[in-house]
Amino acid sequence: MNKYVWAGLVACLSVSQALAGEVTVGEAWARATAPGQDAAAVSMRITSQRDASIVAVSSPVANSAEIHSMVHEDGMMKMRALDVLPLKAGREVALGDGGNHLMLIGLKKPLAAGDSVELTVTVQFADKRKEKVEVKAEVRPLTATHDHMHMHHH
Ligand SMILES: [Cu+2]
Repeated sequence: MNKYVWAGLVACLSVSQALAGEVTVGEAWARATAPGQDAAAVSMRITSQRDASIVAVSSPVANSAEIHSMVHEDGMMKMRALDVLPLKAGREVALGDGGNHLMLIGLKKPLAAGDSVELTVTVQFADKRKEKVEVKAEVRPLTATHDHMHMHHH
């Protein structure tokens, strides 16, 4: 089978699984970007009903999306990309509240207030089953408070 057809089938299947509500995402938003800015942080809250991990994030508006964690190293705050982000059953994980955050890297166009950013969050459960969760993040004006003002060096 052509792999693109296969990918389409997986996507359809995954949407129905997402509706089953094992993984829920709320309060997804991003701040509008300044001219020349090619990376943006997205905040969201994710809860999985079972132990799982976020194994991938993608968005059509960016070349890549990474989950970063802030780490203290040699007295400096640095960001480290995480391969997986664990989700404990029933416990909400907040991305964007200072510690872990989601970064869109290589924005294809600026994010403007009022737009929405589509994201696909891929979650894998302990039994290796995967669920793709479609998320729409609202873009808020630049002046919206956001605790993500550190420098990015990608
Ligand atoms: Cu970052």
